[in-house]
Amino acid sequence: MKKFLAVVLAAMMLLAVAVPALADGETFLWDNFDDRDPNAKPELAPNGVNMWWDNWANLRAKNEDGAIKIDYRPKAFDPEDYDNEEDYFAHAADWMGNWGEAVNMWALDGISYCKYLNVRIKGAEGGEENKIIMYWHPEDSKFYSARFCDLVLADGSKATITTDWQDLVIDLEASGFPGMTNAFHFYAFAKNVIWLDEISFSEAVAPIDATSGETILAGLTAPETGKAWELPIQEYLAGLE
Ligand SMILES: [Ca+2]
Repeated sequence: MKKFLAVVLAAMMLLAVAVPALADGETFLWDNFDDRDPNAKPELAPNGVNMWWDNWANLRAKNEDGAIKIDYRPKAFDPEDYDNEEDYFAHAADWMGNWGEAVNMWALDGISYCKYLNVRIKGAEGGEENKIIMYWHPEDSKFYSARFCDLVLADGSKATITTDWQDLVIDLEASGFPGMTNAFHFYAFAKNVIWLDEISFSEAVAPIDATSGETILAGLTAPETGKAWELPIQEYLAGLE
């Protein structure tokens, strides 16, 4: 009888390991920028896991009341720097404003793909969604990008940035992104100023097998949408005028 019980207990434990329960309403924090000096990368992100790198290019940034103010200064076309306009747009990766961070999200307990990305954001003028690109490259192997104004919110509407703080709830699948990443950027191809506060993932939909880079990549089944600088940036800029 004792032995039978031990076998049953062992089987139950195996089952518990094999099928991790997804806690209802679970949220995975990416960053909250509390006490953050944009010019000094912390070793750990506020969620307690390693922050590998941060990118601050073609912008000025400062911390304001626990949020970051990002003043994007993409470089205008200068014939001294580029052969022609075509060459300029081919090198958009170099001249766009780029805020980005790599956070080891795979190390978080119970890490899961999520339905939503929550972004607390406001802009200096409103309309900044037309000038910014969200770009992810999980494991530096798969590439996803979309203009911010093309991101789809939980209610089916498109993302807009206003001069008021908003908590945007972005539907990741509907927006063409996988449910988790370890590398995250907001690029800007036109001058603008935004404030960024808490970024988190919510509504776990499936666990992530983070035992290796291979198992993580195997789970990233969303069709790739490409790199930020491969989007039709010249068209986007023409549309702003
Ligand atoms: Ca904050």
